[in-house]
Amino acid sequence: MIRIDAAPFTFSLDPSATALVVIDMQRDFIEPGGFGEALGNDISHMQRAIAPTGKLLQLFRQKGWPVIHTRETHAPDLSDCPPAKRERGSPALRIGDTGPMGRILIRGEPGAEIISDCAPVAGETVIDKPGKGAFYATELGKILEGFGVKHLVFAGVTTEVCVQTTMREANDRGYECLVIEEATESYFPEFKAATLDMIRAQGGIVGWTAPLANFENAITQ
Ligand code: TIU
Repeated sequence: MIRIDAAPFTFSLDPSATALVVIDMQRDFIEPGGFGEALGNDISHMQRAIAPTGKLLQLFRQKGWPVIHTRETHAPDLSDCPPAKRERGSPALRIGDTGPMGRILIRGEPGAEIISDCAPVAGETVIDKPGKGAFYATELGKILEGFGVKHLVFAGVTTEVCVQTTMREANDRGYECLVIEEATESYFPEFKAATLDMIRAQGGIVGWTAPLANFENAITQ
């Protein structure tokens, strides 16, 4: 087992049973004209997560450990987008509307693609998910069972929405979950801080958090 200096206490992972899950590093959340900006958010916060997520990808690729990317997307006919989701809030552009990167959060459109700095490489799994959590209405559970993994390392955006929801789903399914602190971001810095706090409160009620350097040092020793 590899021991990582994490909070609220040491995170132990089995190098033969650990996968990286990179949540929704899509143009629609990170670049101008996408869903994140249409919701009224300051997308500049997302920039901070890009290099650390790229570094994590590099570390997992060097190790040959499984990498899974998720994308929040919907079918072109919106058959997998509940009206309650499409109508929520008062976005300038709703899911399915046409913006500068094509139709918002629609599979196959430029905005739905993963940003080039974090793009999947051959052999990596890409999961399209209609919800905030990556287990809902996807094959993720079966894919993880196929890999035989028990420990999941998380990166991606946004911390309190899709990352936290997926971590909680994974925790309920018995996975040991670690989020890398610099490799996730929120449009609201205070929400990121609160989310990391609540993950590791109560003895790691839904997981652990660790700085990237602690993870890198532990796995490259
Ligand atoms: N709005 C927001 O913070 N997030 C999302 O809608 N999706 C993800 O977190 N991926």
